[in-house]
Amino acid sequence: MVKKHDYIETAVIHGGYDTKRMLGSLTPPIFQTSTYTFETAEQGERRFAGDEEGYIYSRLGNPTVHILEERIADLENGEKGLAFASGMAAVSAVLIALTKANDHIVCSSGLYGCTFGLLSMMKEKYNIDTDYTDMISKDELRKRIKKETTVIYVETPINPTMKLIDLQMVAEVAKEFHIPVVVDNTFSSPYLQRPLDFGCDVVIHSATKYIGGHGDVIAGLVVGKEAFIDSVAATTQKDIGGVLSPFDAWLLLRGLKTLPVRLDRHCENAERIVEKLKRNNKVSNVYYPSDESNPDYPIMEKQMKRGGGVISFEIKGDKKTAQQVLNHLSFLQIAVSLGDAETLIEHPATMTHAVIPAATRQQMGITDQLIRLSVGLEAWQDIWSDLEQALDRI
Ligand code: LCS
Repeated sequence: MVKKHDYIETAVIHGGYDTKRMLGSLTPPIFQTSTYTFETAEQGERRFAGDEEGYIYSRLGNPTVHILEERIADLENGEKGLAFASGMAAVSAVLIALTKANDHIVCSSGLYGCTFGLLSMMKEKYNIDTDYTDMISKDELRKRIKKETTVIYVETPINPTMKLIDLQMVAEVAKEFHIPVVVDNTFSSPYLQRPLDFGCDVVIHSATKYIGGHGDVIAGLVVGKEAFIDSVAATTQKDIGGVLSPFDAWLLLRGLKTLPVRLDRHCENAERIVEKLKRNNKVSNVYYPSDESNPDYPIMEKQMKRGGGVISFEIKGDKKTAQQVLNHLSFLQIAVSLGDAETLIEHPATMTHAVIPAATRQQMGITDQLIRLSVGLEAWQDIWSDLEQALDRI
């Protein structure tokens, strides 16, 4: 383990990496190899038995990936990290590791569409039922927990509604029942929110988003207690095999260096756009964590540094009107994903959350008029002028 740093601005650059171990290379080398040689047959036997440290095969471990895993553990204040080929590979490895047939999951009422799809498949194939709840109070949450409950799964801010869940409250209830709390921290990144600091047990990222930050890599990360991470590494990661490639790990190490700088700008831009959207007469509701009129504002103050780069808003009209806003844009890009330098805009009901049945979508607050905006790093004035002219034309 290399030195830990007091400030996240330093840890994103130096965390998990010791240049001395890598011939002085300032930038971590890419170990583009699938396997590692043994000096003798007996050495191979010792490595497989776990009696000797060392690399075996890149699905089981790779030095470049390992630097990233140490860095994300450092950033999330966790014991150990693990890297995956996608956010969904991370989510599925964790959820499958924590459940068996007939178990029960309590989940935030609202989450990324493919995670909802995974939970639906687990119900169909293994009778693992999921209860979706707003987690508004300790008592409400306690009522959802059954003797079969083995995981509490939380997204906050929730994709795409931007509702917040009180992480400390959830962690306190979970401890009463000895159930682990898994938090998808994709929308905040460790720069804005660190769930383990509030007593949660496992953090997941779609590193495709703010951690990569440049729209050029699909990746997932998990951080938790050493024993848990080792068990995932030895089971659902090793045997399902959704591991990260060394080159993609290198892209994430590179992206991470500017995470605080990028996020400060994403937040500043988003705050400006929120003010403009709130005053626009084509817009009926704006959802953003650090907006003082947001009912979840006290939760934001408690657990987040700032509101982040994603805004959701509803326009007056219907699905067609929402689609027109997207179609009228000139340089802002219609695309799913988020956290990139480019501003990305999408329509959750027909895109990222289309797999959720319409009635459930409504209950979760994903209406046909809802638009999700991932505010990029461009000048906020340019972002707003494109958005404003698109809204003017509906
Ligand atoms: N968790 C959250 C909160 C996400 O938003 C996503 C992807 C994932 C997990 C899965 O990560 P992936 O496998 O894509 O790396 N969210 C997307 C979105 O909102 N638009 O496109 C992808």
